[in-house]
Amino acid sequence: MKTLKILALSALFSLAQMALTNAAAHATVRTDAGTTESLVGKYETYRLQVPVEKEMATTQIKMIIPKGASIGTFMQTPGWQRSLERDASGALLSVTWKGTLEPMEFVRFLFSMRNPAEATELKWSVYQTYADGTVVAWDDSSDKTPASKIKIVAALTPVPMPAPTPAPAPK
Ligand SMILES: [Cu+2]
Repeated sequence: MKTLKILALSALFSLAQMALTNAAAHATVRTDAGTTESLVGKYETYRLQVPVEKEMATTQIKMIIPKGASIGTFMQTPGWQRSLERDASGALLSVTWKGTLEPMEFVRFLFSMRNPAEATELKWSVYQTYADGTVVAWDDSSDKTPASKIKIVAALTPVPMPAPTPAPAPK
């Protein structure tokens, strides 16, 4: 009886953990194909995805551009105003989007860029401002607010092939 109770409790606990994992959506940068690695020197399209995780709207999203990343173009995102910050040499330092993202919504910003010429890891820090002025810093400043990483590699990690399906027995 006691064992059953413990089993039931641990099952409940796993379910609660799964729910938590799903809720932890975070602001993420991925390739347009949804992966976290891309090839050295390649022209790649990336997407920044930002969810609203509070009961109030997000009003501004700022993304710091990692060194070695050179963004060429942005996909149009209706409803959002984009502004760019550059250094003295004209290189992009950050992108800021202003708009309104309501609770239970997420937005994706796509951009195309050339990857660095050497293997490295790009860290994408994102600062998400809510309507009350609070900012969630997705920049590794806490365990709960990781910055997205993209690995720039000389060769992609092979995806394991699925086991072959046995042919149906002849009738
Ligand atoms: Cu999250």
